[in-house]
Amino acid sequence: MFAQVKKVLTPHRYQHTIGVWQTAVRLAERYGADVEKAEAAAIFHDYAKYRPEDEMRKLIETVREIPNDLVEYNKELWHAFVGAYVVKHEVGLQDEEVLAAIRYHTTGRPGMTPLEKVVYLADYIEPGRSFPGVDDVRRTAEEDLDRAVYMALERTIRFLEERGEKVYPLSRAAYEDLKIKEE
Ligand code: DGI
Ligand code: FE
Ligand code: FE
Ligand code: FE
Repeated sequence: MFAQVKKVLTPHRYQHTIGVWQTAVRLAERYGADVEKAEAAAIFHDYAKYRPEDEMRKLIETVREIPNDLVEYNKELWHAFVGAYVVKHEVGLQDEEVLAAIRYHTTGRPGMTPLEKVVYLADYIEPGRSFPGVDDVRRTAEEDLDRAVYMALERTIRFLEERGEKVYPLSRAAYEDLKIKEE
């Protein structure tokens, strides 16, 4: 599995993937998600990160299971949805729970499973991440999975809004979903 992802990633992105893998195992153990599924999703989560833009656009426009409206949003979102598709069809990983964890690792979604939360959060807090506030989320991740995911979504949305970026509706819906549970 590792050799296969290493081939399609930069050295830096591969190191990030190792960090996400280690963090996802730890979180899965702590919160009772399936450890093997968390490992598979973590290892392949950024598999499509460096696909050429025109190739990703074409898949978004033609593949029914990838939402078409993604073309109107930041390209940074594309690799998650395209990733779930190519991991299924090129790598041959068929587990729908694992594929969903890859698909929603960037935006989240309402009603995330524990596995999806683990992978989303591991991507945000792995040891190589150094943005402001990440240590707060790391500490919270030790004790409350939902609260930590909520914090990560909140910070991501705030960061995008400060930069004048469009927030994908699914990201906002994921945030609102956990907000209700936090109140
Ligand atoms: O692939 P990674 O760099 O490891 O991390 P990622 O897949 O979580 O996020 C990639 C980028 O996507 C990150 O810079 C934040 C951005 N992003 C996340 N949610 C949204 C978003 N960008 C837009 N425009 N809208 C979103 O809802
Ligand atoms: Fe990613
Ligand atoms: Fe992320
Ligand atoms: Fe990542």
